[in-house]
Parts: sequence; structure tokens; C-alpha cells
Amino acid sequence: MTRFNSAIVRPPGRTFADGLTSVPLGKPSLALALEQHAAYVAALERCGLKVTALEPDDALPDSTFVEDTAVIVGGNAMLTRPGAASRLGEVAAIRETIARFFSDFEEIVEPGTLDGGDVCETEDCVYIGLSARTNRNGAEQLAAFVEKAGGKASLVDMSGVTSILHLKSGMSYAGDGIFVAIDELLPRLDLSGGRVLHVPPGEEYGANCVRVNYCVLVAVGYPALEELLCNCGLSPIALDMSEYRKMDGGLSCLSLRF
Ligand code: CIR
Repeated sequence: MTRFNSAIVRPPGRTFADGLTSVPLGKPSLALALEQHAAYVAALERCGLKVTALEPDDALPDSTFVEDTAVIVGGNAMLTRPGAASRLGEVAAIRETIARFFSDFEEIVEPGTLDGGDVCETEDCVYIGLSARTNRNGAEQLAAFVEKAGGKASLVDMSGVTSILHLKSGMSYAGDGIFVAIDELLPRLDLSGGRVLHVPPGEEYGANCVRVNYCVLVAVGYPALEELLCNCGLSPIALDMSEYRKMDGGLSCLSLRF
């Protein structure tokens, strides 16, 4: 299991509610979002990570979702090129921080687009979702980056999957060969021998969980999924994500972990 030591986060700015969203859950409260963010950071610290918190950026409403701006696989970093035009500026905003941690990094270039939320890494394979945000060219650039370092990549066709924004909105790798996935995605995934925890009906939002060292972060409110994780010997830490969910965000998208 990959051991993480560090994380990069960016608390939401005052324009958080102006970000992109496809869910009709109402306007998020910035005060509550900041509270939830602080709890998220505390959980990462409890898992042993040293957290670098960037300044909130009011010019970029979605910039708290730092996961989409860079991919860190096998210890190597690649800046992305987000598929939503309003998020392209987030890459410049994180470049210097990535450069501070990774002396050498690459970058997805035009015409490729890729959001980090479409990338799910295991010890054996990097799954890359072809979604409304990540196009084939972007996915192939990342696959080539992974393969150059000796890794394996698997492209996941998400066409027709409308219930989720990113690949990791519907699946996670919980470590130790355990995958968590919504049934809609399973026929599209080649999980080669992994153990699959089927997300119970009605708990689909919980699919976006994050294994961090000995714990797994899960969203509050998905008890059946939490029990499945506990039955595998995992230790869930449940975090309230209500305000981020309103903006189509999940647990993984709030940090870059390495
Ligand atoms: C967006 O639509 O791009 C943001 N409002 C949410 C991004 C969530 N990112 C993620 O799940 N990796």
C-alpha cells in the first residue's frame, strides 16, 4: 500500500458558491464549508500527513478541488489541463507548489484535457476515466507518462454514465486489493482479481472514499458502506461533506496526497 506523507489543500474562497455544479442541492454555506475543510485537514493530519494549505483564491471558485489540477502517481507529478474552461487557471495557481515538491514534473498539453478526479491509482494500475472532463488525448498523455515510469494504465470508457462527474465519484481504491464501486461502473472496469465492495443502493455518494495510510476517509451518512469497509478490517473516519457535495465535490478532490 502506498504510504503517504504529505498533502496539499486549498480552503474554499469567498466565491466558492459560484463554482460549477450539476446537482440541485442548493447554495453552499462558506462558513460551514470552511468548518468541514478544517475537519478534513485534521483527519489528514491524524493519518500522519503533513498538510500544506494554500491561500484561498477568490478568482477561482472551484480551486478548493485541488485534486483536479495535478496527478501524482508512483511518486511522479503531472500537471493537468482541466476539462472545464473556468478551471484552466487553477493549474497556473498550483504550478509553483508542485514545483516546490517535485523538481521534475510534466504537464498535459492541448488538445488533451484531464481532471485528476478521473484518475484512480492502485499499486498495479492507474485507471483513467474518459469522462465529460477528460478526453482520450489527455488520458493517453497520462497513460504514456505512467508507462514511461514502468507502470500500467487502463482507460475506462464512461460514455453514457450520467450519474457521476468523475471516475472517482463512483469508485475508489481502498488499498489491500479492495475496490469500492457503484454498480453502474463495474461492467466498464477491469479490476483484475481485486475484491469489490458494491456500494449499497442509495449510498452512491459514499463511493468516493480515500485510503490514507491506516485509515480510510468516508463521507458521513453512508452506514452500510462504512460497515462493509469495517468488515474488511479498515478503519473509516467519517467526515461531513454536505457543502462540497452541493458543488459536485467529494472527499478525494479536496487534496493532493503523496
Ligand atoms: C467541478 O464541477 O469541477 C467542481 N465544482 C467539482 C470538482 C470535484 N472534483 C473531483 O471530484 N475530483
